[in-house]
Amino acid sequence: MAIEFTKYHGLGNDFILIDNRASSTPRLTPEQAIQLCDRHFGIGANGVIFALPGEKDTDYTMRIFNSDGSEPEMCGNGIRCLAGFLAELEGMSRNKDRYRIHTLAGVITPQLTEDGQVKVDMGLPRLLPGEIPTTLAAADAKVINQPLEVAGQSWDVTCVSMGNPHCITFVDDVAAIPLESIGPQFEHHPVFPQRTNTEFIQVVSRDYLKMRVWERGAGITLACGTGACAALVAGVLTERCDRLATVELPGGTLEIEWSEIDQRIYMTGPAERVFTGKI
Ligand code: ZDP
Repeated sequence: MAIEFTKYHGLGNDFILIDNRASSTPRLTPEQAIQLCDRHFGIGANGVIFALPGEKDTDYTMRIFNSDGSEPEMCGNGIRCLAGFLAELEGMSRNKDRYRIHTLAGVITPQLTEDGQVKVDMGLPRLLPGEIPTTLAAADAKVINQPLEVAGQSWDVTCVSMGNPHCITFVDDVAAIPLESIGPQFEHHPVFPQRTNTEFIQVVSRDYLKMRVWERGAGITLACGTGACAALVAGVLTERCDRLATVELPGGTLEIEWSEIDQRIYMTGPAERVFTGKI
């Protein structure tokens, strides 16, 4: 049976979107996702996203398979793409109301803005080691500027969960980081039982951060929405940046705010439709 798909990207973080509204079971297996994400033998993407029926009083459910077939709890760039895809499926204009999306990280609320961007209420950051999860600190101690030995070097890391795990290190020059070789060593470090996404951040000013990312299950990507949110939280916790900042990724920029009013994280950025096809 042919399955239609739509390719989207958010700042070059690219996804295959599947209309899965008719059933609560993903129409593709993780093995098929691995094959379709392959850039030479498949469509090419950082992950596959399924738009499923809503659960627990939400409009829709989002599930994602990374390009290695693993299933993350959340995906920041992906949920902006999902919002664009849903508006397209529903035939709505792009400034309609917000969607309540059920994810493994809780209810996330993207809203299509009038200028064609998507603003997402990403919920509360989680900081306790058990929530990340990491064994780098005792249960009630946050991991802020903690030394971690990777590749024969000590790195001061800060750990934040945006539903999925992130390990953030501030550096003087992100361009100088050998991501390809050290990324996997962070991802698979024994202190992260669910593995981790890894972000290197250069503080340009209190409201402008530069970031490079090694994603769990996907490797080097051009952008990571949850990672940009986690980076801003880490920057605020270590008193390096303001609560509202631009995060520059290789694929473009995101606006991230850690609201003083409700303590939630708001992420604003683009979602671009690329093409549709049939498998
Ligand atoms: O947590 C993970 O395993 C990530 N690879 C999921 C994808 C995160 C993403 N880059 C984002 O934008 O948040 C898509």
